[in-house]
Amino acid sequence: MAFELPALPFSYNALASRGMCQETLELHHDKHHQAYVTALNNFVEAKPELQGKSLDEIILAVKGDATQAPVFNNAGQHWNHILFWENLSPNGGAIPPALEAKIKEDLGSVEKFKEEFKKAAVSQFGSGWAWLVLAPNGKLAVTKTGNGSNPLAEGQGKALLGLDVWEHAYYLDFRNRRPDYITNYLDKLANYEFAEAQLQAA
Ligand code: MN3
Repeated sequence: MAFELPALPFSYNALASRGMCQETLELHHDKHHQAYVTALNNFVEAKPELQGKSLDEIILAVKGDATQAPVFNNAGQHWNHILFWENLSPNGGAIPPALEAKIKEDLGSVEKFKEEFKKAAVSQFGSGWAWLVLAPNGKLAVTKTGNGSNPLAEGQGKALLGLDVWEHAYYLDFRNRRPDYITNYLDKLANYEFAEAQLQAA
């Protein structure tokens, strides 16, 4: 069973008034994400040892193996973008009460959470991702990963939110202003309802 590009959970112009234009979503979803899926399927087709494995199983099977880096990168990016589309919303930015309480308990305050997330996302040198995770110790934590890696591969816990900080994610909307893209995401695009549902399911 080949891996498939999931449909966006909103229309291509649904985020245009909130800082992510239709062209960004068309290129990012239809071209970039599709390219990761296509490459991953080609690798799986050529490697019998990967066949029949879930996406999580493939990531965990090839991580840390330099000879399998292209498989890891494309599998990781497929995993990351599946979460990324789910964690954007035309009604984003509002933090539901249970998640807000957990943020205050574990990270001090909503302001401190946003500050820490911005710091992680700005300081990810080159391409990568910033994350809000439920760490293995049961507390929320902010992390970052390079290129196609993610919290699953690095044992950081369950991902609740993930922000793509590859230039293809923000260059049309924010040019080189990555900090503005991050602030806009946290205040207007982040689907905290999704994050809370992930938390409840953990
Ligand atoms: Mn991307």
